[in-house]
Amino acid sequence: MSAADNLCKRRVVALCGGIGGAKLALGLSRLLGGDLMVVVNTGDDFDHLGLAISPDLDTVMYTLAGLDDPQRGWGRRDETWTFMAALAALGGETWFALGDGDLATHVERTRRRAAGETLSAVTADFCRRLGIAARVLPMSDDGVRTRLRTDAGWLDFQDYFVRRRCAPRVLEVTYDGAASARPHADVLAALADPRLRAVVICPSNPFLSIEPILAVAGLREAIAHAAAPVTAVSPIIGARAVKGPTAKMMSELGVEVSATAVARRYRDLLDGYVLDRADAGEAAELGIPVTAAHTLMASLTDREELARQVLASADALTKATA
Ligand code: FO1
Repeated sequence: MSAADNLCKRRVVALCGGIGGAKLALGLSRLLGGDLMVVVNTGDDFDHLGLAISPDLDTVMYTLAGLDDPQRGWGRRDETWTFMAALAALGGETWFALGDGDLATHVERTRRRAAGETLSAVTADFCRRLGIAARVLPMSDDGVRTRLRTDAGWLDFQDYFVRRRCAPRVLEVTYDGAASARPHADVLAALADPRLRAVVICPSNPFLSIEPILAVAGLREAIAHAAAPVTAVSPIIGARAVKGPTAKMMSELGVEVSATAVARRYRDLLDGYVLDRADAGEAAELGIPVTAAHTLMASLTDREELARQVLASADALTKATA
């Protein structure tokens, strides 16, 4: 492929969920700016206190805008909690913490959705106002809800994840509404665009963040036919999840807790896989090109460096098949 051709192949579509995925999305956004489209999981969305809440969209938006809270990974930094204290005094539900700044996001999104705006239109305007160059889109404007069958019965996502702190034993995960949800037209267009350079599956929980996106009608097929290599980054390092319930869920669902076990879940889509150096020994099993990298993203430099390596591995795949 000539340099000129390579120049025109410059757009990247990244699939991501919450905290881990958002870190790589930030690294990619610093390299790509407006050439990046981030497709975000909305299976965690729910109505709470009368508010339409989209946690993963907010985590990605705050992270790309540099407003995220580095300790929690969700919500805004330098947050105040006057609303929550007043709510507690009134006997309101306080198990899902809403900071005062974060509350504005939920209140304004709820108002605009009630006025008929789509989730993607509201998200685009919020991102514009926050100075975010990348395109951030929900996986669909139609409702999809992740629900979990557990030893405590069927649970909505946030009930499992926050209220019960991922304690129940997970027996099954479903994505209600996904089969009839439509991918956003701009996502399908980006995947079919000949200028597409890569599709990146970010290091998010496969069951809670990536598979809800792949379950949206037509999206898995559109990715399979994308005009560019598909690369995933492992969310597991040394048989342990970096954060959250991924490892616990994998063992409860009878899936081996390893980087390659995650890759096997999307193996039909993958042209390449990036795993941590700690798991480099597993590389041969997959039968696709594997890049060993430093995947623990503690600093901004780590995020950018991993993004650079992911793009370099995708470009190498493009050259190899040119
Ligand atoms: N996670 C928690 O563990 N406790 C919370 O109180 C909490 C509140 C919260 C508020 C807004 C928001 O966007 C996210 C929030 N999260 C909270 C995280 C959220 O449950 C997860 O980020 C995603 O749903 C999974 O990635």
